Amino acid sequence: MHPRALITGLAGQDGSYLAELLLDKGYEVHGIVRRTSIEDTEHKLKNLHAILDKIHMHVASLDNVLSLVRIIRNISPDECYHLAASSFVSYSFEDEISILGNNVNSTHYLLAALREFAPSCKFYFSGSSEMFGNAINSPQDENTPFNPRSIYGISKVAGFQLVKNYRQQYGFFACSGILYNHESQRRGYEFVTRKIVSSAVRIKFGLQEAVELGNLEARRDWGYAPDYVNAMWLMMHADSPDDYVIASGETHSVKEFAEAAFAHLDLDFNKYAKINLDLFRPTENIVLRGNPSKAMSMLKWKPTKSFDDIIKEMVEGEIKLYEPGRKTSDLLTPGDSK
Ligand code: G4F
Repeated sequence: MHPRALITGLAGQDGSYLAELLLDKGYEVHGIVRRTSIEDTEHKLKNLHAILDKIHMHVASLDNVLSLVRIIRNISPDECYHLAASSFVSYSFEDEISILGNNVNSTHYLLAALREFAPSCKFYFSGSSEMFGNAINSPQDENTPFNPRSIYGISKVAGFQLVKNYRQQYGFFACSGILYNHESQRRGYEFVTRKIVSSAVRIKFGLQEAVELGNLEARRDWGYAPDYVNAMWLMMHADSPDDYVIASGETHSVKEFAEAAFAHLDLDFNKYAKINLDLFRPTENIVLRGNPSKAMSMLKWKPTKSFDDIIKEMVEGEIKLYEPGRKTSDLLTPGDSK
């Protein structure tokens, strides 16, 4: 019997890498996707094109508890990976009601449905370094108090507490990863790394003249997305359920990332950079840097790619999108999100 996994957020960066990892391990992979994705598979499911015939997709909205119950009853999963969330960090709080509601309710609905209809299913929840927000110390680990500063961070703390509660109250095998920024060629264009890489390649090909960015001195702890997905699986196969910080343990500035990306294309970033104050976010007093020691010792997890290797892979992947014969759906131009 193949183990059966259910993934929410299947079509995203992490969901697609996780589906590939689980298929390689012999799983029967099921995932929840939105109706709009099925209607526009070329764009919305582009991360899944290589494995579309190997996975089982279920159309549902995570804010509809009945559809989740139906899926869980039908497939009776052994493992559930809850990755879906409104994940762009907004500090404007303009979408606060829907972000908080969707992120918290979906986690609660899944846990409640599993408790009722698949109580032996293991559960993984993707938390975020945004839970530490205005962190009180650096580096942060599993004992650092949460101090979220965005609605997204608040929603992740609430989800984390629900998972912990189900573990403690009901004996669920439920664990959370507190994931720091993790990047790849599948990262969305609204995030700064993909915005930089795609702009650099477009500038190289004469399709764009400059790149507008916010705070170049902002620092992030950046890792490689497939490594973080591997950590999720390792958590689900530990002897007992627990929560883990997954991070590289080092930080770099946006400027360092951009200089390295442009240098891979023999370009000088400083010649093309434009600062847009509208893209600045509130500054952090203490940098978000994770201490992944617990995952390294308990799960034997370790990152496989350095900061430079990640940038190189992203730049090379972006160049490939411009090869003759590639679908134009792969090429979306970066927006000016902050
Ligand atoms: O790439 P970002 O938008 O990622 P951010 O906000 O750190 O969030 C990501 O990582 C979190 C931690 O894992 C996740 F919880 C979250 O879901 C998401 O995956 O911004 C990175 C940094 C920020 O300091 C931002 O101020 O880049 C700075 N930045 C500078 N100029 C910019 C820009 N960010 C964006 N998106 N666009 C800019 O032009």
